[in-house]
Amino acid sequence: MKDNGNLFLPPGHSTIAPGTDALFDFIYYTSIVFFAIVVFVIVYSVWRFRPWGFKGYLRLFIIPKDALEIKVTGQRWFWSFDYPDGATSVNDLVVPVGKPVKLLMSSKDVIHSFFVPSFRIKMDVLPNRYTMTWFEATDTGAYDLFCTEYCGAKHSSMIGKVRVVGEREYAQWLESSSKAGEGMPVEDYGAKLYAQKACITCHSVDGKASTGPTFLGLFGEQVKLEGGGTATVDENYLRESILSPQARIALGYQPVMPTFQGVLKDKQIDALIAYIKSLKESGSK
Ligand code: HEC
Ligand SMILES: [Cu+2]
Repeated sequence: MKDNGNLFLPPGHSTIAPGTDALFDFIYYTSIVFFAIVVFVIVYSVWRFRPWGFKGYLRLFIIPKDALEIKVTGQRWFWSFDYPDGATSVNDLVVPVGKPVKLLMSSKDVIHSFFVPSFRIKMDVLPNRYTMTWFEATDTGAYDLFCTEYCGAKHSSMIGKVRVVGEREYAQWLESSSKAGEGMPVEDYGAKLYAQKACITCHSVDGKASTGPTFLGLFGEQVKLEGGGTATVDENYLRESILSPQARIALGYQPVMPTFQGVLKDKQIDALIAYIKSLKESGSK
């Protein structure tokens, strides 16, 4: 039986060998034919459509000079936005329609990923580095915003809306946002911030523990601390808990609260403290 073997096998010396080699050769040469077709189509497409891909890339990465710049910060587990004239918002990005908007993004902790499906933009948000993207919304409305980094417990809860509004409405929003809290009882402003600034995702106000302790009846309590000892919850303890959450950890909880240093203004911290103070358990002191 004449069988000289091939690149992959030594010469065959059994009755089974020729059949196996024939099947092998068939699969091998068929693969080569399809490989060649696929590579040809790839190389041809790269060459033939190069103006498109390149232009698309430039459109994504060259940000118009007159773009409105908004700072985006990702942190566990929410987004915050800083607008040019001092206004801020959490999880809701407000932008004017028909105007290019540049997002200058960074993270306070781990990698996040900023994704607005309706605008077809997605960009990683990294610690210690700025990344950028931009868009110009064509229609007013509210569009979903996601974090698409799923290597961590709660990126999937970093959801919000991009609210695209008219030019005038945007100016009004900016003004009311930087004046927020004026002419409103301070506890009410605190209650608003509790929802707006994402405290609500980890702290209840009805006595139920969630990721963090409930705010109900918190003020004036003696809280047990991780590592022993207790602390009396007064204004300073509350302030410290908001600005340096890792300084003293409440017993039985994970140290997962993000710092709100730089996110909340003094006025806002005062309002949150006033709100927490107002949450007394009925019947208690
Ligand atoms: C990602 C979840 C998370 C978010 C968001 C969050 N916290 Fe916390 N917070 C915690 C956890 C967990 C603790 C308990 C561990 C600790 O003491 O750091 C805590 C503790 C606290 C404490 C101390 C409570 C005690 O019993 O000692 C205060 C006060 C507090 N948070 C206020 C806030 C405020 C105000 C906000 C919003 C501006 C907020 N937190 C947002 C998770 C969160
Ligand atoms: Cu995230």
